[in-house]
Amino acid sequence: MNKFSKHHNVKMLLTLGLIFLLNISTVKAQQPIIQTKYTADPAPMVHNDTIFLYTSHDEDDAKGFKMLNWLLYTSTDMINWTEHGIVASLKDFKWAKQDNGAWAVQCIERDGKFYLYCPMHGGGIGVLVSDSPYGPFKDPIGKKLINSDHVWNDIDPSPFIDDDGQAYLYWGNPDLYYVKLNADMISYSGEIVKEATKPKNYQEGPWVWKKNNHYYLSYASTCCPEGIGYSMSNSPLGPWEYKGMIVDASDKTRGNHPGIIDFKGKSYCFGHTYDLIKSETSTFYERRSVDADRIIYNEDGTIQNHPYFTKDGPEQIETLNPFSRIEAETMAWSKGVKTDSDVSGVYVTQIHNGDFIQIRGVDFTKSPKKINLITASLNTGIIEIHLDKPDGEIITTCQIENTGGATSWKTFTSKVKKVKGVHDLFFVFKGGQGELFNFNAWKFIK
Ligand code: FUB
Repeated sequence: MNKFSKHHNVKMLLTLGLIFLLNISTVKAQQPIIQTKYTADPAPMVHNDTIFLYTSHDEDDAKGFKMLNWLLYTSTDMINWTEHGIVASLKDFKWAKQDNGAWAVQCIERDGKFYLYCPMHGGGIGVLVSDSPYGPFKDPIGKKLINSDHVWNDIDPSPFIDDDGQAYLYWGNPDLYYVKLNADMISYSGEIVKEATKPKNYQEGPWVWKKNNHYYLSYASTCCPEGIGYSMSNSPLGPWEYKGMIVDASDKTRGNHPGIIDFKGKSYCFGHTYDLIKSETSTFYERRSVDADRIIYNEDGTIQNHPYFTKDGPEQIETLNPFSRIEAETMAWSKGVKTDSDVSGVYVTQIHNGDFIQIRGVDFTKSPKKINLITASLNTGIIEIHLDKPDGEIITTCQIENTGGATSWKTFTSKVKKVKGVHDLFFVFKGGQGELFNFNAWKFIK
């Protein structure tokens, strides 16, 4: 081999390597990040290597606000989200009279316990506690935690624990209130304070955090529409100085609610939009959906602005291992399907001919021999798995037989063609009329 062709080959290999790397690093989410339910008021919490995303829940038939419970989703890669269903509901508060009003919650961990602060609009703020971020959550005090004389304003609680161990609870619309929580996180000391330096544009939805010795207060700003603005301070008690908008207010949305985290070395802002419902109907309904984007801090601690949530969302942080059991309700995108739950947990339902689930950035470190698919049905159908697009190469076609019951789960096994590298998977459902089957989990076998 002469010197030129050797150099040429090295260059070719480097280019191919770069193309491969770019393919992985540009795998992005699609927005909104959840499509199987209407979700609002995102409250992400990082625990170990996972994001626990608590959301409020706009019912499928909501016209105005119809909100009965709170949902939980998790992700380790910012792209594929697993639904865990209803994590708490109005019914968890025996004293609450509300049959609506499960507005914006937030969860925080302290000494191995998880505290979920829950507003019942017009009914005060309660607190639930659990030994696990997945629940079950229980009411430890059997009464309102915040029981003020401005109960209509007592929404959107946001807990924060400072480095010295002092915990605070912030909340309120149209004013910002706070109180010092005791170390037990289920009681407080001192008076409820109405923040005197209510920052510019403050509407509701406070979210407090600390980074590099700066205290941040983000909130739904301007009305209406609401965007996401923020202020900074050198104390958790203010005074707060308005710094600008993280996400501008836009005609495309109405309300908003920030949720801001650092995760695996990057920072993210969550909010919500009406983009999903708008893609389905031109009638206005209070049915929102959670979006997320990466945010960048400047050297002075200020945050760079986004005009709106991006169409593609954040990049995937790490690939997904297809050789461990993956719940069917883990997905980056879906068309047509919904989720439900039974004793086995959450599963994908309302599957019709032509519907699909997309899982992004799946890493076949080794070519699998077969796949196990756990389904249940009173009908039959087919699951095709396509690579990289809904009509991409088919690596398996699995016939799903009638299992005798909508939750009579059975494992179906299907041979898989050779596949290596990182791919998006499209589980495309085929069959006759009506609902085909329910889908619980899958796992590739080496
Ligand atoms: O989702 C109900 C209410 O709308 C929330 O509590 C507010 O933050 C706004 O998003």
